[in-house]
Amino acid sequence: MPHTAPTTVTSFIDGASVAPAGEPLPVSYPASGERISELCEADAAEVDRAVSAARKAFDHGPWPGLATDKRQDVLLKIRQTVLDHVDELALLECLNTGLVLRELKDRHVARAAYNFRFFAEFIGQMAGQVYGQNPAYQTVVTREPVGVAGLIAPWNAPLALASMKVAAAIAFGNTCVLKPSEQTPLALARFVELLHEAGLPDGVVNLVNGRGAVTGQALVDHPGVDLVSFTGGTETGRQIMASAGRRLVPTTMELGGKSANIIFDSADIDQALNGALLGIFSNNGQQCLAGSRILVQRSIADDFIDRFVARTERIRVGDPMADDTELGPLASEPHMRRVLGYADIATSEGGRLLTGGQRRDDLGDGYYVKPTAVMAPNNDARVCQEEIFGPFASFLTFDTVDEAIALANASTFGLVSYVWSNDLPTVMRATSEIRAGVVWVNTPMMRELRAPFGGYKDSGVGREGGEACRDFYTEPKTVSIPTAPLALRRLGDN
Ligand code: TXE
Repeated sequence: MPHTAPTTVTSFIDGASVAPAGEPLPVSYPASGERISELCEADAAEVDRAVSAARKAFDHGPWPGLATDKRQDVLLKIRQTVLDHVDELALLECLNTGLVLRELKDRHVARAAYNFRFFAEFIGQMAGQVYGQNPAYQTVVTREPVGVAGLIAPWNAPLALASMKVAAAIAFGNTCVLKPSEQTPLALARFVELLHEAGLPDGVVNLVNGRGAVTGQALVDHPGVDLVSFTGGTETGRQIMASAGRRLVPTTMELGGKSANIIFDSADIDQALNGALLGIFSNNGQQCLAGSRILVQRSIADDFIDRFVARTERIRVGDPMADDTELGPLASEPHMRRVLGYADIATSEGGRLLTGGQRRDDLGDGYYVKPTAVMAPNNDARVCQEEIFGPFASFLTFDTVDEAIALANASTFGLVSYVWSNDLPTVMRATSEIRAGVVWVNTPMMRELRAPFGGYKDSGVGREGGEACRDFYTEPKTVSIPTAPLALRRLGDN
């Protein structure tokens, strides 16, 4: 394995790396289990220094008040700098996550760069509002940056997800403190250095590393933080939102899912099969928007599921750095054990293991598993209700459109949903009646950054995307000005 990881990862505050100190935590390569680096955990005092740096950069500028075209210049330079370092960033991300290197280069790093271009362009077209219906006044609404954002990122797609939060926060003139997952600090540490190499002023983006309960909680509780954006598990989201709520700090919560992937008999079955496999097995199965509950119309179910299982068994599992690998290792040993545990849960609940459910011991000490599919006994089964967050598909069958929609909605989650059908009335009913933040029709995942992304129910609160981010990262300010001197009542002058 090429060893390019830094020996130690520390915080990055006010434009400079912090000297190593604090609790050392191991950073491992999921493909071998080998310890490849060490993270120095930021305690509350270090978080305080990071927030103070962000506060200073916000309160004293120049970033929030910079002319938009100047801010755009920096964002576009960041985009180019990220693209210039695609190999380095992808390798660091691969070492840390076990995601397939090729996909990291083609999708994740490319997306990270695009996020900066997108928000650079977005702010170039922003405008306020003017209300002139009352001729005595002109009322103008402008938008101002909110302040210091606390950005908390997960481990499943660190660069792609965190870069979106950073790009959105700073494009609208905020400053921020980013806290990556303690499992995956490597690529984001380099990314934050690159932001500065691209010309971002000191203090605009600060980085703290460490565990959620220590570093993350200190960030959320810090009185200098004005808003919190979180992507991660639902239980953690509840806790963070409660903490932020006590301080009346706005939050966005992008949480888990158990998304229905509905295959109607009116679908193009080959397309649906390709889409279903991508929906559950891409990103090593570790994605909030996975189509993890596959609902198949009974008339086509046997054939569809047989073909799905046959293809699943041919998926190339292995070295995430190899060009032909399709599924790498899971992110950590405890996570692998948790995912595999669901195979036993499925059978103990009366489900049937169709394929997988075991570790790939033949691939060494890495956290490799066989991609897995189970036939669930019913939608109440834990494998249909709980987010497994791995390459683990749960199948159910249905007879009618009504039944499919009812099954899709019988979940505490409501992040996304996939619908495969070439019958327009079926598509129209499904898209209007499914209770999820996003419905994809005849396509696997499609993140349109211009449109809102986020979930109903336990899948989240708030949205991310162009206008949704503008609304979150700016405060509207209403200014009313008389169009001519007013004849004011003269209290006390009679
Ligand atoms: O995530 P956590 P975990 C789901 C998935 C997974 C489960 C648990 O089902 O199995 O969540 O994963 C930080 N204050 N998703 O436990 O804890 C933490 O350090 C502030 C869905 O690994 O949610 C990390 O940076 N921060 C998902 C981030 O929160 C805290 C992506 C996410 O970690 C904190 C990941 C606290 N009190 C997991 N506690 C998605 N929506 O894509 C933790 N953190």
